[in-house]
Amino acid sequence: MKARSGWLGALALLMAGTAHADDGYRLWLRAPAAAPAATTVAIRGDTATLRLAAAELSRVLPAGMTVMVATAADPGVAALRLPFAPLGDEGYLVRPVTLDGRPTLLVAGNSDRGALYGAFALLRHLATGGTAAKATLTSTPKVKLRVLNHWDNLDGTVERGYAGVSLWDWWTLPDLKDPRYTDYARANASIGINGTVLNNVNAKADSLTPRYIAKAAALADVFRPWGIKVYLSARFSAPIELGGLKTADPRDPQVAAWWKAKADEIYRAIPDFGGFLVKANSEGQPGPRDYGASHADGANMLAAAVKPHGGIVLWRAFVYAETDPEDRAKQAYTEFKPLDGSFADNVLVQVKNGAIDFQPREPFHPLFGAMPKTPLVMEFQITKEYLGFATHLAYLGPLFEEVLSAKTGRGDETVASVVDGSSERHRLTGMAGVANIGRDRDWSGSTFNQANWYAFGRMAWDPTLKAEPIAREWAQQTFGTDRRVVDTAVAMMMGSREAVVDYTGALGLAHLMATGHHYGPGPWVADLKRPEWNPVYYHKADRAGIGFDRTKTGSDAVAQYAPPVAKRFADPKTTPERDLLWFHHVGWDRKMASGRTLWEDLVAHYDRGVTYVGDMRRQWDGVRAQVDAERWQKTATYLAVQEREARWWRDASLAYWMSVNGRALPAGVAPPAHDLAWYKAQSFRYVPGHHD
Ligand code: BDP
Repeated sequence: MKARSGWLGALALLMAGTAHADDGYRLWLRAPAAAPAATTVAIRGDTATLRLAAAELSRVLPAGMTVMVATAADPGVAALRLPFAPLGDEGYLVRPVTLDGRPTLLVAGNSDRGALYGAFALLRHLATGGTAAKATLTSTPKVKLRVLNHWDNLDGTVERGYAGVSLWDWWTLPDLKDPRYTDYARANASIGINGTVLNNVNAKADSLTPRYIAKAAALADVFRPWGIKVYLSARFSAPIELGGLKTADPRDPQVAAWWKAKADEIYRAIPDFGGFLVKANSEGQPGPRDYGASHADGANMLAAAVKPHGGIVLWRAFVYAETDPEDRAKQAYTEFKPLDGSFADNVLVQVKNGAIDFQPREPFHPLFGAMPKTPLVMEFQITKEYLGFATHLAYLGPLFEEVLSAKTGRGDETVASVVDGSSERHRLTGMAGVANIGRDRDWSGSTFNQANWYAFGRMAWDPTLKAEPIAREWAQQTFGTDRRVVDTAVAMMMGSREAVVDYTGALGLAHLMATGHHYGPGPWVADLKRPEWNPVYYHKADRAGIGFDRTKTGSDAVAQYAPPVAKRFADPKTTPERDLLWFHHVGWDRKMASGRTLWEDLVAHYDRGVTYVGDMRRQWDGVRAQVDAERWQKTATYLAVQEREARWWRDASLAYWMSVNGRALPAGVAPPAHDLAWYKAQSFRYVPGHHD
């Protein structure tokens, strides 16, 4: 057939292009912008939040339906005697009812926020193939504080951010309320996120000055109708830096008075301010230990300042001290476990998912289950600092699920039941995710990274949800319901995190990345000032074997787990192979479940990881015609980058391990492309997310 030419052809091409163009801005919320005229979405009780809920629904519901958005307080709704009690503050129900004699789809909660969540649940139901007419949905969040942590700096950079500069334009705030702030809040509300910490945990005191409080207040005003509260990271030494005091000792009455006045000032500007997040005595941050006071002293002093206003303190357990020779994996537990029971009732201790630092795989943190008197917040890293930055496709749902479903060894308790408070009946519960959001047009640096934001929100709402169905509902909302595309996306996603584990260091290895910027491999690094900054500290490879002995003969970190778990991890035979080298130093010839030696198995993992990425590329090629060109192409390009970098990780790591163990590669295995010296010589500057 003759190719179309002339202006008609060009127009047709242009129109086809526009029809399919998609830059990812709409995330998983892809409802058409125009309202079908004949849908009636009524509201009972007039609040900004209910109006937003109604607007969401009017854009998507089929014509001819009668829909009512309301709260349980409305007398007409109350008369229906629906089961509102179990919904708590934020739960919702959606169901067909008869109101004023008319068949009506009711979307309601005890609060207007509940109704808003109900509206988004209905949207999700429709976008995943459900129909509106008889929709019957209900859910109550299991976790109270579902909070993003932005590691955003006041100069617009984002620590470990790979999606462009900070979403917050601090310079033009509070005057300019960029419409993106609304879109951000809407996206969060759609997955149930109800809080956001605006600034980096490595905090500047400036965030607490009147100028910046006004800026945070402007954001809080935008977020409020979407049910989202604003929090700030607080620099512990602010009373010295801003208040001119000689000390920040939490036991000093002047210090406590300074924080109280500061909290009062913040609450005057932001009446529903959530509270403070604090990184203290960790990686150079100031804290109560500088004065011989405990973390509880510090947290409780701040908690007293926000308490009259209903605020809370999120106090991080991510501590390790440069003077402490103890195994880094043990230090948080050693420091915090004895403090159980001494925190004020509006303090939550925020614990990373594993005991070291957001590695591609870590066993669950031993603090979960070990501090029954203290609400523990789960902290996940959504931004992929250690999983290939924005360019690698790594769906984190399986990582979240693996940690949350882990059994702590205390009866039936799981990490999820600690986090959602069901174990100890805590009033306050929380889950925090280090955001992967920036000013990139697609928010998260790639389409598939959006799934990690999405999965975090869904699992924060209900930590017992599973990664696979979440991937599926995300893919349906993001790409449409074409079965082939959805199946392909889900298949790619589900093994993608394991592939990163495989090509960066499987079998329990961790912390093998290059220094500072953390881009690429650096298992050979041994010359950094502090021992626990060096990868060699973590893998302890030598001619005979590899791995960190965390049993009795080593650091005895296993003893921090409850007895049944400790017992399992204490013996290499009962330790899951995926965690083997985390807990044990074993010989290269150790026989593995596969029948191969450890060395052969490790090599096989590297190859499996690289192969998986190649497979993802082929799978993605297969849906080229079904996905809009822009998102398809960017994903395809990044998969090519990922394959190149996966190979780099594999080759560099194998070259290094061979230099240590003096072994050859098993027969048929491809040798590294370069010698070890070449890999060691690679150096990078201006890497995103890090400042030299
Ligand atoms: C590490 C990051 C560092 C953060 C730190 C933290 O490399 O940038 O400041 O976590 O969580 O993984 O405080």
